[in-house]
Amino acid sequence: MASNNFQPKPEHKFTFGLWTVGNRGRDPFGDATRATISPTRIVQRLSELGAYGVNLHDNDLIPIDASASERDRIVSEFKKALDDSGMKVPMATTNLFYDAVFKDGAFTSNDARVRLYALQKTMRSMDLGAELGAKIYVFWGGREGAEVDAAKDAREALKWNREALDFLCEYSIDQGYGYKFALEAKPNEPRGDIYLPTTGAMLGFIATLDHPDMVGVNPEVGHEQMSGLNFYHAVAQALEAGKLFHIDLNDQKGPRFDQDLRFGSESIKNLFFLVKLLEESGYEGPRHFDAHSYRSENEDGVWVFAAGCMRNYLIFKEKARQFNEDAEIQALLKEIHAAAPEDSELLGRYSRAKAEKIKTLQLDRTHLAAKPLPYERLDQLTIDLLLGVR
Ligand code: GLT
Ligand code: MN
Ligand code: MN
Repeated sequence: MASNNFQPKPEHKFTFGLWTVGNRGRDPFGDATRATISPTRIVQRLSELGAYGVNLHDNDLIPIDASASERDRIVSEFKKALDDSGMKVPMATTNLFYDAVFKDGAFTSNDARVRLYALQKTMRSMDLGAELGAKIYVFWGGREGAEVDAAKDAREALKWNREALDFLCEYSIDQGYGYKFALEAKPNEPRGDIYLPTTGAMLGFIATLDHPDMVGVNPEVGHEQMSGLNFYHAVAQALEAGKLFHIDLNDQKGPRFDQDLRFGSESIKNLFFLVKLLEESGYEGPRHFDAHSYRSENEDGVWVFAAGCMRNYLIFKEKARQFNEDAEIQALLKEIHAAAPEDSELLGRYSRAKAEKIKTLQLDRTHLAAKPLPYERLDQLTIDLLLGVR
């Protein structure tokens, strides 16, 4: 324990969006509180802190109205910063929400020309991501929603969304980009309601696409919590379905507006189980922080924030190791999961013989219900461990 200084290293695969550490503290009620940090400086500082890479929207790097020559100059400077530091760009995405053209959605706009513009912008942004080496492409449809349901048939919106994703899967295949698409859900904000509001809804939608194998999810801690859901459960479902292609780590104070707080600053128990799950599941993708520093901070505070996200992840990882090695906790778990071999054999895949056997089993309901389950003790041991008194 004393030898663990929680130092992040590239092998931990920690990444940040340019928009996260680059966030200037704006909110709907107030303007920026800190200066812009250039993308090349972000790359350099994050690399010094031990991160693996950065992710970006097209317009985090290239202004929406840049000329072709400006674009090329910016990209080559950025690539040089990546080369100098050894930082990677594992994921790219499109900004389909900031510009006024997307006021009523991008892929789900009622206006077919806006839908075409969204496809054009995404294909160009996929070209940029591929040029930077990205293999994961995120879709966060922040404007794909509605306030006025009279204006748009929600089935039609789903159909347009599906058409766009099917088209873009084909584009990736046609160009040989090898992208995996990761769909990110959010229940609301900036729209009154966003279509496909949870990771579970995204998983259902993916099964209806032309290339379901290419498409998975990018769950975000705060977005599931905004819906009042258990993030650990959402990620478990995605993992179990083989669909966790990316993850947005941050934190949130309950179901309110999207807060994007420092990872591990609030939901300690839930995020402990999340990190334990990620580490034990064989998930090999980036551990991406989609969070930003408090508005109170200047640039120094931003780097304290970034270091804190990674540090908290590594602390949870160490706590998971302790949990697995704690004799008392493990003995309790053994007791809880104990089962007679003949009972286990009867569970699982159906057979007529099994069904007949189960129907005749002597199962004493009252006796079964009387079995004590020491969950209070187990949970208190977990709390003791997390609070550092074990
Ligand atoms: C935006 C949003 C995030 C998404 C980003 C990807 S953009 O900051 O709040 O949750 O992951 O588009
Ligand atoms: Mn996100
Ligand atoms: Mn968010």
